[in-house]
Amino acid sequence: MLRIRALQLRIESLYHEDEMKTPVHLCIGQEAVAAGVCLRLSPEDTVSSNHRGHGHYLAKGGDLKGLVAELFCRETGCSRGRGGSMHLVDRAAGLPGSSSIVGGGIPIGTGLALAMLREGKGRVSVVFFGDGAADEGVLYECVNFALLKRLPVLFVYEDNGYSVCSAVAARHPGELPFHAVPRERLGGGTVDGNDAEAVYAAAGEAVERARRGGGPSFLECRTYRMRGHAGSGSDAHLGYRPAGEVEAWEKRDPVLLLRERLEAAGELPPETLRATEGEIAAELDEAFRFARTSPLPRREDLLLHLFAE
Ligand SMILES: Cc1ncc(C[n+]2csc(CCOP(=O)(O)OP(=O)(O)O)c2C)c(N)n1
Ligand SMILES: [Mg+2]
Repeated sequence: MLRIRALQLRIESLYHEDEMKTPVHLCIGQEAVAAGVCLRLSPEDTVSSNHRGHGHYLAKGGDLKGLVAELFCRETGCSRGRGGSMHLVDRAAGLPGSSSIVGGGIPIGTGLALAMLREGKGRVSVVFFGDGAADEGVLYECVNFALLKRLPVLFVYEDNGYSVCSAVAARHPGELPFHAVPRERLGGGTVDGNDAEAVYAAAGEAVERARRGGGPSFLECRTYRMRGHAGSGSDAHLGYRPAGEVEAWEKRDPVLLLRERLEAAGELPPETLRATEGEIAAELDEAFRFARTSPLPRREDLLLHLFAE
């Protein structure tokens, strides 16, 4: 979570230089969902991510240098500079692709789960998607199919309150219908998405269930996007959030909550925290240096790597 947060803050501090030629969707405030779920996965399991995917990518074990180089659109980027921030790929780490089409990763992750079921090795497919993706019909088709076939898939619903500037309460009539499905058929439930330990516990159950052939789970994580939809900085000038909302969620910052809990339990000595933060800062320095000094794709290679053969 510290690593994800530090990367987001570093991007935010440098974005105005306009060297990262890609839109960015920062996940500040949502780190506990990515970390809590992915810590339950092995490299053989897969994650289907979306436009807000830096946290999913890092938590799943994606290569930091490859990610930063991708933001700089370099040939050394994880998607060879062709994808940018919203299309992160690291096949070795179990990230076969990310889709910027809202809801686009849901059928892909469901299809992966079907392949995994047939393969019979106990692998699990995780799909991360937002409340905006729950406006799309494909989610309902995929949960239906996953239930029918008892697929080893974990649908992770990151409800961060908004799809761009549109509040979830203005788009959904209440709870999503999945909670009405008996728990024996659809695992999961609703958790505080800013509580890393709660996410970790719920994801653990869902992943184990999928591995032993118990079928799909739907895990709703209530969280909050602390920054604007895209780009860097606050979006307070747009006026779509009620007064005081951001400040209230800042008190429930997932990194802060976990740090306070660990400190209170005596499990996080200040020197350990400082050392970890120092290591992360050095790692980021190196990743940004690598990205800046990496070559851009060559003009004559522009059409390479766009389609699989
Ligand atoms: C099919 C489709 N419709 C619209 C868009 C434009 N768009 C990009 S991100 C976004 C909001 C998605 O909201 P949500 O799924 O809640 O994710 P969040 O941005 O909150 O993480 C929209 C509407 C898109 N990329 N794809
Ligand atoms: Mg959202």
